[in-house]
Amino acid sequence: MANQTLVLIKPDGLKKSLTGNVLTRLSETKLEIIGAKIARVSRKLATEHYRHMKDKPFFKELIKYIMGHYHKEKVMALVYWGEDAIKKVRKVCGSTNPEEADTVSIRGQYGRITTKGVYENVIHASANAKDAKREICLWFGPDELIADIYPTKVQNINKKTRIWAR
Ligand code: 3AN
Repeated sequence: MANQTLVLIKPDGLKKSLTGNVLTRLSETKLEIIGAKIARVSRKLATEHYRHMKDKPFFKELIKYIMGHYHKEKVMALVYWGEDAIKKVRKVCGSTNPEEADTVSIRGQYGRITTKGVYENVIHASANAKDAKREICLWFGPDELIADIYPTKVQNINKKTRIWAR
């Protein structure tokens, strides 16, 4: 079955100039990219993204890491779509713990554990369809994706919008 998944190339991946390497590994999956952007990660976004980890002892460090306090302050966010996308992307990513990840997986090749005990594992990928929906809707608006993957609604929001000055 075709599904979609959120991928984040985390701040350590960008800092280490691994964007090209990671995208090349992901292209092995033959999935389609239906959304992509470089994003700054606010505390609100970071906390919401990792809300399931809020009781972990490393939560504070994890939030700092994804916000880019230790590296460049940005991430690359992508949505991959296609047959078994969630499963295929998780497979090339490898296990959460970079030391346990398959050595030829992205996390096995490029991840590390810091002296503070944070797993800097270069990439995030949604774990299942429910997480994928929550995460994609958190990181992307419907008009930032080239496919209609979830139901949308139209709302008349009367707010100032910044446009290019010509
Ligand atoms: P995954 O990203 O593989 O789905 P989660 O959701 O269990 O893994 O963990 C979210 C993030 O928290 C991981 N990507 C990693 O950066 C960090 N993390 C998970 N477990 C640990 C741990 N035991 N020690 C330090 N950091 C961890």
